[in-house]
Formats: sequence, C-alpha cells, structure tokens
Amino acid sequence: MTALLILNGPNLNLLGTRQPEVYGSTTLADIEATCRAHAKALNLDIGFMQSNHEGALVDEIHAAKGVFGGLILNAGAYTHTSIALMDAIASVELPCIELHLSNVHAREEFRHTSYIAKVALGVICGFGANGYPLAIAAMHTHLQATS
Ligand code: CA2
Repeated sequence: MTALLILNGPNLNLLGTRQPEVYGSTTLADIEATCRAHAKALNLDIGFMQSNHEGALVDEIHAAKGVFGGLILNAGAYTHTSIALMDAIASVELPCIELHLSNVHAREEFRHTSYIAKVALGVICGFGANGYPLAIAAMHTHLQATS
C-alpha cells in the first residue's frame, strides 16, 4: 500500500483556537481525522505530524525517504523563509505538494514568496481545511500515473 506523509509547520497546532476568520474553526485533530478517512477510501496509508521546529521538520522529511511515496507539506511561515526545508525536499526526491489553508497570494507581500514551491510538484492554497483532501487526491492521482 502506498503511504503519504502530511507535515504541518509552526503554529498550525493552534488551528481552531484562534484567528478563525483567517484559518477557520477546524482543529488540526479534525483535519487529521478527515485526512485518515480520505486516505483510507483511496487505500493509502498516511503519516500525519506537526512541529513548531524547522529542524524537526527537516528530520521528518529525511526519514520519509523509502517509507512514504509522497509528501504534503503545509510549512506555515517556514514556507516563506526556509532554504533548509527546500533543500531537504530536493534531497529526498519525493513528490511534494505545498499546501496552505489561506490564499497566500491574496495576503501580505511576504507570503507571496515560497521556497517550497521551487521544489514542489504543485501548490494548493485558499480552500481552508478542504485543501488537505484535495492534496491527498492530487498526490494519489500523481502516484498512480507515475508508478
Ligand atoms: O494558510 C496557511 O496554511 C499558512 O501556511 C498558515 C501560516 C502562515 O504563516 C502561512 O503564510 C500560510 C500560519 C499558521 C498559523 O496558524 C494559526 C492558527 C490559528 C491561530 C493562529 C495561527
């Protein structure tokens, strides 16, 4: 069975508790449950984790090699700053979908830059928590087409 790793970056543990007008009222635990249900329906295994620490995210990406067939990454604010995450994704040579709850292009200028997009298969943003099942479906289609 193919497996996907869904990684979440800094502050996403706060989802559903603050700023619901920007990020919605769904918690990260709700999102994980939705992801597990969608993945099961597609016969996919998933790993799901969140960290507020850049190095921990880099370690997870390294450890994904040989275990997971693809990555779905909401790197939070590290999206806009982290060459380390970009290099980690490039180094494992796994397909990666960059994901955001909000439409980062309709927000502040600094959110228009993404280091992750440079090494990603594609980017999904602006669909709130629904972006997670969209990303799972997109990765599933990609992995079927390339296997
Ligand atoms: O829209 C997204 O998914 C973001 O990755 C969220 C990041 C932001 O820095 C990116 O530009 C876009 C911020 C996550 C903060 O999450 C919070 C959730 C609830 C309350 C406060 C912060």
